[in-house]
Amino acid sequence: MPSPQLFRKIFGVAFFLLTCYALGSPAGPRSVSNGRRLPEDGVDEALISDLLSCADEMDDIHLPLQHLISRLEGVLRLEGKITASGGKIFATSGKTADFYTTVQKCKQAGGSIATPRNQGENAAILYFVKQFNKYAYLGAKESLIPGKFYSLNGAEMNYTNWHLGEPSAKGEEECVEMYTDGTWNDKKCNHNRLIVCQF
Ligand code: MMA
Ligand code: CA
Repeated sequence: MPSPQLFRKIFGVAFFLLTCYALGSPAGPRSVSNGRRLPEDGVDEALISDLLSCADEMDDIHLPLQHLISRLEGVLRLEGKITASGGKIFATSGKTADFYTTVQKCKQAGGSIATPRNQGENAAILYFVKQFNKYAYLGAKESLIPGKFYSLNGAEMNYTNWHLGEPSAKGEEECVEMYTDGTWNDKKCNHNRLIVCQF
């Protein structure tokens, strides 16, 4: 088995080559199908030059795309449609749903239920909770150990922001909601709460 690092490298090169094909400038096999012979022990310079020109072509596409995406992000932020913290983007539909429906809706949208990992992310979610004046479920569930909560990906919560006296109903309130001051309360999962997703 290759190490994870090697696997990532191989995957990276494979992705790069595939993208080149998609751009219509085959990087690898052209040097072979052109009948060029690989030097016995050296590097195929034509292949290198193919790869470099392919990298240029990818830049030609990536840079304008990045520019377009950051402008769109600017508009969405200005309109208060999204908030961001670190690399994460948060968004709401303004609608409410119970916990499991929220998880499902966020997944369908290509994201996941908002799960704050630090104060900045908590504040980014709180923005919507305040704006709609509705509590929101967060992506955490109580574990088999009462009062101990895990994020939905199974990771332990390094950051928590419990309201004073919470979690209160150890073992009986398996979900977590955010109050309008940004603090958290353990709560049953079947209430209607603001849908906030992360992307
Ligand atoms: C409710 C419920 C609990 C919460 C307490 C706080 C009475 O129960 O929302 O989850 O801990 O209020 O008073
Ligand atoms: Ca509670």
